Parts: sequence; C-alpha cells; structure tokens
Amino acid sequence: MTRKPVIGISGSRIPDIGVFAGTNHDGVNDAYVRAVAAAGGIPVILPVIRPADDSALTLVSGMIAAVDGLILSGGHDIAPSFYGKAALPELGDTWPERDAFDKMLLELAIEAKKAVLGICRGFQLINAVLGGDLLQDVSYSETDVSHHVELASSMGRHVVRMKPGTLFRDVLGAHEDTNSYHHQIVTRAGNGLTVSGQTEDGVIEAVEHIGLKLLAVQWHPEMMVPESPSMRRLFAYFISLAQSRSIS
Ligand SMILES: [Mn+2]
Repeated sequence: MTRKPVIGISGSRIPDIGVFAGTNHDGVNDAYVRAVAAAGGIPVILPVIRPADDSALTLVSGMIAAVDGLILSGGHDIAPSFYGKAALPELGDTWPERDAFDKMLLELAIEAKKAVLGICRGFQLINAVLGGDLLQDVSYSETDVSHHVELASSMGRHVVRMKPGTLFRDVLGAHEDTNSYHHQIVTRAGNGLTVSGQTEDGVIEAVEHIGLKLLAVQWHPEMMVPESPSMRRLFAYFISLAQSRSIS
C-alpha cells in the first residue's frame, strides 16, 4: 500500500503578542501548508531545535527519518559568519540557531537521499551550506537590483528565464513571471548546483542538483499556487520526487 509523501517544512518562531505574551509560537506561513496539501503531500511543521541541546542530533535525525521530503522555508537573514563574512550595516535580523538547525536538516536530508525544496531563505541557506556566496543587501550590488525587494505578493514581479536542459525548464517552460521578496542576492551558486533560472539583470533565482533531488528558488512559489498553474506544477514535481523516495 502506498501513502501520500510526508513533507517536513522547516519552522520559524514568532513571539506571542496576545494572552500568552512572553511565549513563542513555532510555525510556518500557512501558504506552505496549503501548497503541499494541494499538491498531494502531507505537510508537517518541523520546529527549530536548538543545535546545542544534547538531544538535537537525535531529534533532527528523527525528523528527517519521518519525512519523505524537506522544504526549507523563508525567514531571517542568514548570519554572515555562516558563509565566512563580516556583517554589513544593511544586514537584516539573523537567528544563528535557526541557521544551524536548517543546516542539520539539509545535511541529514541529503545523506538520506530525501527530496529537498529550498524557498527564499531556504534557497540562500542551501547555497551557503554548499559553498556559495550571498550579497547582504541589494544596496551593495554594483547594478540596480532594488526592484527585487517588493512586498510579498502572489503577483508576478519579474521574469525568470529558465536555462535549457534544466529541470526548471522542463517544469516551468522557458520563462515565468514570479514574485520577488528578497533584499539579499545569491552571487555565486553552491558547489554542484546548476543555475537553472535568472532574471534579466542576472540575479540567480533558481538552482538545482538532480543527483541530490534538490531544487531551490529565490521567489515564493507557495504564495502563487492559488493563481499559478506553473507553481502548482513545481510543487507537484517536488511531491513526485519525494514520492519516488518513499516507494523505492
Ligand atoms: Mn527576485
């Protein structure tokens, strides 16, 4: 008997501003949950485990063992020390514990040959872990890429062109309008990653590593799923990658 693939979504933590002020909520934007469910996966949220805790490796290994696929979700800027840089003034809020947790998730998922989809921060994290580089803010770019910073939206904000021969080209076609909600830019893809999609100004927006069943995008496809058949295809493809692991 086959079952739907279980997709773990890396969580963030949000302070309570109501009755339980002083406590925190572990969670994700519900668009991730709905996108996974709509594509035929079973969404589960993976709460941040403090890597320094004695039980961290056991807990995070158990999370990866329990899922068929991993989505590394959006959130805080990655601490520059994580990719060997000093912090610059325009860096946003960071959360080094989550960086370390997400790195554990990614490395364990790769080791276990589980499908991985990185989104926004997850895209940047994958590139950083694999040795890529990140610009800490669009203002540090030599060219004007400021239009990549927009309010989160399901609307298309820029055109991403997909490189021939890539998986993204197969799934999304030659080009696709996507939203854009990032103030940092991957300037060098990580080791082993193919740059699959770029905007006309040269910003890297999609990478893939088929050997690792790893896909990552700088935009937020989960927010576009209700209106975009293309983004529904992207999630469906990711679910099929996860499924191929779970039934093999
Ligand atoms: Mn963009």
